[in-house]
Amino acid sequence: MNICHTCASSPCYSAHKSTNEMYERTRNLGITTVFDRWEAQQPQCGFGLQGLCCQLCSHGPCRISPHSDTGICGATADTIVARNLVRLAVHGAAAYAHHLEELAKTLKATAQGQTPFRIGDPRKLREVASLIGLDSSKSNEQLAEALSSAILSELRKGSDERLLLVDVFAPASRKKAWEALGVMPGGVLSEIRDALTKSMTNINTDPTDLLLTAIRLSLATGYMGLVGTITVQDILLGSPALVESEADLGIIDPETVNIVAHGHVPLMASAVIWASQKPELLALAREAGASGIKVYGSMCTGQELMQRSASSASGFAGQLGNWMMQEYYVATGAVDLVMMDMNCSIPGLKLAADQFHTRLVSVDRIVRMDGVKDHVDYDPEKVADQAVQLVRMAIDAFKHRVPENVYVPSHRARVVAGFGIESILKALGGSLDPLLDAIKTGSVRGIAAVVGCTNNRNGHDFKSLTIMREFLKNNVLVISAGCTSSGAQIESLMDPASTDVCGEKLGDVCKALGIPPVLNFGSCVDIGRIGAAVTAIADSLGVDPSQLPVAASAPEYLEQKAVADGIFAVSFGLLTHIGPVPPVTGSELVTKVLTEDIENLLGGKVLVEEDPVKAASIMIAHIDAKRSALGI
Ligand code: XCC
Repeated sequence: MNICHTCASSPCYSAHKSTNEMYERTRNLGITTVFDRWEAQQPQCGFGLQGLCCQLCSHGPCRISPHSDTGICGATADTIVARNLVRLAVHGAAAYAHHLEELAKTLKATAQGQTPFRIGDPRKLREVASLIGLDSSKSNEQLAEALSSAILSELRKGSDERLLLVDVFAPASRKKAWEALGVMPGGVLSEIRDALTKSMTNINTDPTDLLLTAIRLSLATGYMGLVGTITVQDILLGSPALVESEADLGIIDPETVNIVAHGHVPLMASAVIWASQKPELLALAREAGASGIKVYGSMCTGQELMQRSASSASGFAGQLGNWMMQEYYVATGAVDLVMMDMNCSIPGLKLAADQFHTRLVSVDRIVRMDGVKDHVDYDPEKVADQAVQLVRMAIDAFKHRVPENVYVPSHRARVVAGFGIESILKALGGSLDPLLDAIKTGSVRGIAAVVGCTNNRNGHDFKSLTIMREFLKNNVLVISAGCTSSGAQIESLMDPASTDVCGEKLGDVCKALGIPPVLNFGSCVDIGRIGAAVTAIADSLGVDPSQLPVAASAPEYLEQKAVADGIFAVSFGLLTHIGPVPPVTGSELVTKVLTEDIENLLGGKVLVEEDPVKAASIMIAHIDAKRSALGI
């Protein structure tokens, strides 16, 4: 395992002092956590790592090895690997579709006055409504209802019906490339059905067609699950605005009732923030002996709240960290309730919570965890009452907190967040020109999106932070979204005072604009926001995204949504570094298509390089080559 050995004490599993400190605490308390379970799983199955295991039918599991070059049915390594890849992407697509559907339903109920939400960004609502051809003479509420219906019907379109959102939001040059390859997607749910059907036992065994299926699915996911989701989320909760916040476990206040919003869908969490400020609930908290009520963020829901903490999430108490820190914040003994709204709530969270008074509650009808009995399933029309119920549950849990069991590490970091195309435009005085000029003159050598999850395989956050620092040192501006954002926040890379990590030119740009070296775009869903920003830059320069001095890296990808995201980024025309090595290396064909051939078809390709310094240098060389080709 790639872990840090720089200090004299034991090797560190995490790049963050707070997490290492809490890991020591869990060990001393005899609590097993993710780092211990990782060790217990070593060595891991080499067939699985290469994608060479097929478990689809009861003849299996079949494994491709030097002794048998096909499964019992005759499926080759290429078929098995490609089929497994489609199955990973389809899971990601489905989870994103669920997120978007919850939002669309909430938008509709809000337009009908049935929820505590308001139209948070009416300007965006009108802009999008006019782009998709809705009647702009209508009121905001009528438009919101019509937009919600349009999104729901887009989700359900047939696979042969073109997606409006692709037509409206994708650059013309991209659409041409996708049409040429025959991968223009239809409705997400139909694409999911087709991909699942094709990847059943012996329905589609053509690895090339399976790869094209994964691309179609990922494009549908990109424009619905990513772009569609962030668009509706902005309309409902407001677009991000620049804001100051804090991150790391040291922000936990031992004096207050503490609620953690954990997941990806910030709807219940926003309502809980509002409820936590109600005088009657604050009085209840004080009666229980607390000085107040605080709502903290964890992983992607936290990033969504932070991004909007200047407006709809004001009262947000800061970001604790990314998914790998969930057991460690519970182990502070000072967390009273965790709301789990979507993916990345690990069963280990329950094992940790059982050692303390912490109450776990699933707040989405999809989410359930073995042993967790409390469910408050999000309902847009009941959410105001549900939020009050959750705050009351937290206050009750607080009464069972054992003060002697509380230990909060001291580390905390200042963060400036809230970036997105609108807030960047605002900061630049209404035009992208200052940024484009900085790119043209080379003050900003290029832009790198370092996004996605964190993964124990690489050691918690080491690789993403190394890659970010390499980019910054070489004057490449970094944008982050997902669990990588939490890592950057904790290590102060989102503090404008940290420009010393930048090369001189980039440092000067950051100082002049008052921005941090790494710009927070939000959660992994906000990769759609990065796509929109890249589209805006490409449009301003009159080029295709694949021609820009831009690269993407998901250096510690974890799960299936990230697989769909990665294929989307490549299809969008970007060189996309993916770590750890995805489970495709068992197939020469799939590996070659993704890392080489696809570039001629779509402009982007996958870069596989486990050494983060080398990976960054390859991406910087790519950025330089794109600059030369553009003559800048
Ligand atoms: Fe999960 Fe979003 Fe990945 Fe983090 S980035 S490990 S999905 S929490 Ni989304």
